[in-house]
Amino acid sequence: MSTMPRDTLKPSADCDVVVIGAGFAGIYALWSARQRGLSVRGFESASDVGGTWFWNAYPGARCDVASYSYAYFFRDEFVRDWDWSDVCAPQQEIQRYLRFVAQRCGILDLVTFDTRVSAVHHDEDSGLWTVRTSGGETVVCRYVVLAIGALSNPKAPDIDGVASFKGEAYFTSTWPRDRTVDLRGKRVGVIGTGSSGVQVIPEVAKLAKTVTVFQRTANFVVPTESGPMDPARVEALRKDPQAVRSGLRETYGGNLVTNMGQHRLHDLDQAGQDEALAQAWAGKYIGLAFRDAHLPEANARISEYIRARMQEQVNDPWTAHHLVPWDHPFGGKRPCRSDVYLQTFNEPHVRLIALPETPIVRIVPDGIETTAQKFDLDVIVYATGFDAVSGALFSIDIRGLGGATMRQAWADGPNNYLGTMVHGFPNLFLPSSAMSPSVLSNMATLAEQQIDFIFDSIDWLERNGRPRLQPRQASQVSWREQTLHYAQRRPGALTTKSWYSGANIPGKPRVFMVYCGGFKRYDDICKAELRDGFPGYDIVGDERA
Ligand code: NA7
Repeated sequence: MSTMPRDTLKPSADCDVVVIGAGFAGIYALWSARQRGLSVRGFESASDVGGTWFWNAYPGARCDVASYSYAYFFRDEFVRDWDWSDVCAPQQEIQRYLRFVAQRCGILDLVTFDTRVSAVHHDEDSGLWTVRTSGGETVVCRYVVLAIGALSNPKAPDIDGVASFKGEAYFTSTWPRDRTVDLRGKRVGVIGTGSSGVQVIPEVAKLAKTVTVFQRTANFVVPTESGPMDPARVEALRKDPQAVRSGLRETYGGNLVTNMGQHRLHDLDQAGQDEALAQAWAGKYIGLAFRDAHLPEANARISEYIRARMQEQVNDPWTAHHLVPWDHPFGGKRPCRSDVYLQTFNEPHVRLIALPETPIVRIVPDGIETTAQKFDLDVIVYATGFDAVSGALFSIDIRGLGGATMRQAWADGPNNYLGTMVHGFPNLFLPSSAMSPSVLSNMATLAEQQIDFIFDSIDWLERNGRPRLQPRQASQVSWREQTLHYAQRRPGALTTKSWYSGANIPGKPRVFMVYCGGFKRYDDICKAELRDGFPGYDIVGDERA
């Protein structure tokens, strides 16, 4: 038996903070830690920064949130020294931008790349966390920031025979970057018609001999804002980036949107509604134009209008009908944006298969078999989505107080307070997670806001004798109720089968995962916690007590 005094057995911290992930949130977290005088290490499973914008390197991948606000604002130079080529920036450009920021911030040396974190365990005696990596390294720290993204854990395709396919198979979520995928002259099948499918299919159709699209559920597809940046708007951003930064947090979705909430459909007569809808469609802002879009009557009118515009872009009546979503209202699932997707189905070599009518039976070595026929294929592209939010979290063995796992804490679905902390996991922070404005807001604005909140909290802990911070159980219960309250006001949120509520993963608890109370309300609640000394939290070891 060891005779060492107990204290010397306690681990001591190798650094103050470990940041896991080097995407939008991770890069800013690394910079924030260093800026505040904390020692910090970063781990990233990819070979470079970018997160989502590293992995989703499929042809056609681009952001459908405008570059005016899908960017960092924490230092003026990032607004003034970077020129976006398009209002909807392509994936490679966003990844280059993130590398540019990371380089300018001098945080690249802090990150160990090509390294996955396998375990994060809490030691109750010392209050420290031990982080273990796939490379066998162990780092002990006081604070952990899990900047692992919301859509970073690809969903395994739940189809028989996937492994038996002898042709080439690609996932949009892990598209090869080390070589060119050559689709020229090939027979390509694409499974999935969410945002990724809608972007990749027109690009595949440019090269392939035939494209067969296997669609389970049609989605709303509305025009993009793609096009050159408006120099006057860019100039306005560059004048005072910090004012823009604060302004973004005053909005509902963390975006700078012109034309938002111009009308209430309810106030207009039929002709007025037709005109306003046509104007919003042509102006490419139909998703945001109407203040009463969340009310059933207005939502039904908007949904009906978009369905009609979608149908008229497709020549073949059967295909047109099947490309339109009849099963959910506009906004029930994340609308896709494309100016070319629907017209792609007018090309003679592109064919839609409606899986509800003729489901896939299995994947076979040379193609896909449905109940109606066998399709011979050289390539299958899986655009089948993600095990959103909790998938990434559960891919790490996270153990908090009493050895309880995160999986246990989230057994009934996401369970946290303000989206960023979980009871039983002191000093562990989760940006971009569930029950924050998350994927229904501008994730770049959210990354800055949440990392500020997290590091303001850490500052407070450092100044007050380094106690351990964790949300109260009661705060989590009430936060879950508030999240549900706002979800109930969103058309189709609770009735549509979508990844927002875990419905795309068999067995996943059905909980609507996004806080829809708006960015400003969310930011105000976070600020109040900081201002009032964390009333929603337990502070263990607070020396002021
Ligand atoms: P999504 O939006 O989850 O789309 C995945 C698509 O794949 C969707 O059409 C699914 O149909 C389909 N899918 C998934 N599994 C199957 C199987 N087994 N058979 C047939 N079809 C299947 O993921 P994305 O990558 O497109 O977009 C994710 C987010 O990234 C997006 O919302 C933006 O925020 C950016 P389903 O609808 O489940 O019937």
